[in-house]
Amino acid sequence: TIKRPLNEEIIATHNAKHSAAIDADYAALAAKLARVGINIDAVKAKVASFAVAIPSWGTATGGTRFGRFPIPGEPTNVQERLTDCAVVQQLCRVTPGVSTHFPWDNTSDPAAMREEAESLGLYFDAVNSNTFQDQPGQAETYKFGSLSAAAKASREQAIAHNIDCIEIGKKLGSKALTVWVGDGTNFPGQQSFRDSFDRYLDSSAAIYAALPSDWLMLIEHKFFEPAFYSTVIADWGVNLMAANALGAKARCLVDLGHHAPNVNVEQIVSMLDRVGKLGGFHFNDSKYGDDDLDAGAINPHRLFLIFNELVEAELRAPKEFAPAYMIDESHNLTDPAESLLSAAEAIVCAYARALLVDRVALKAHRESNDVLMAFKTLRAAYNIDVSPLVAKARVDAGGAADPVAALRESGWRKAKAAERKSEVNKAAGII
Ligand code: LRH
Ligand code: MN
Ligand code: MN
Repeated sequence: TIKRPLNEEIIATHNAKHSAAIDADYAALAAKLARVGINIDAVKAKVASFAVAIPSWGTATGGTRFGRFPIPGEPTNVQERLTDCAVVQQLCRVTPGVSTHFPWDNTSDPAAMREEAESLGLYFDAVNSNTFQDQPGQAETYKFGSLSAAAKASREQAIAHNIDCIEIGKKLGSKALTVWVGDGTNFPGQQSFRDSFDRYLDSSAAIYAALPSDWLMLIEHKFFEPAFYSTVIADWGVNLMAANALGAKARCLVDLGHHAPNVNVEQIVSMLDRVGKLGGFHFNDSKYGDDDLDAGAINPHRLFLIFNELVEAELRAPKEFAPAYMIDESHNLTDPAESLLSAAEAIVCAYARALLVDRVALKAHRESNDVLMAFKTLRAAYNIDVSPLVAKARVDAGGAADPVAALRESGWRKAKAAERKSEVNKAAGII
């Protein structure tokens, strides 16, 4: 049996309070959808099979380059991070995967970590490497780059770290390595764009060669930060060049915050899928850049349009379609578990809405160039409040009717505040 961190009775009591309302709202939505020929139970079954991974590091407060505001009771080590992932999953039931990051999740015993995760009903998703920070005691610096650095020794160290990540990931049961590098320049003339990219490719080929046959290498592009003049893997074009050069197991990963403002990300999704290179997503939202705000918080419509492309892609090739989904946010102001729950809800709701698009009608409107009706077909799905459907799927799977409310009712964070060696407790001299 799975160890669930929260008392199941608290969730049952919570659900009992909400069940009549959920059933009534679900029945009303079922009737509304039936009028346009949609079987709500079929949509619910799709929603029930949806999963988006939690980044282990996203369970603790994030921060900006200006500061961090830790909260009492936040996780302080990998075991506590896994426990919080299990709390989120217990409540929302769409986040069974955990994406790790090394060395942040450092462990001397990955096999035990895997057992621990499995006992909590979790599995390990993509492993993330880190060559954008220097670690204490490391021989070479990444100050001037990692996989693309002019210094061979820095490149070799970065390659070795990625291969270590693959080795740990094998023991965790992961099937993908996500590589994001901070490599780039701050000054015109600092480096040759072309030579930097060539060095990146050479280094990445060495990592690629160490990938097990059933693994993928997910390459994450980002147009700025920490480098502000140029980055080596700046956008999806360069990303695709790299993925093509490396081989079939290399795919492009789209982080929603890693594009210039107003870029049409849903079109990028469609194009990458077109060439079989859509590897995965990091979900978050942004207003200005890589803001790492909660998914759907700023522009839920864009999230819907992205899922619209994803649903279309899946319908086209259901067997091959398996992008890795992860939440990648920085929780500066909120309790991370609450933000993860609210983001997971926004993501699964965007997916559910995209499932409701009348694709036969859309195709016909496209063929007859009925612009307004094509638009209205999409908008009709976006306008449907799918929350009763998503809530019903969640409760049927054992989750909570209102995950954030149930978490608060459980008193989880307060209880952990007394136990965990958080920075806040340390600063207050409690621990
Ligand atoms: C930096 C970043 C990136 C990675 C993560 C580890 O932009 O947020 O998106 O996925 O750090
Ligand atoms: Mn990311
Ligand atoms: Mn980012």
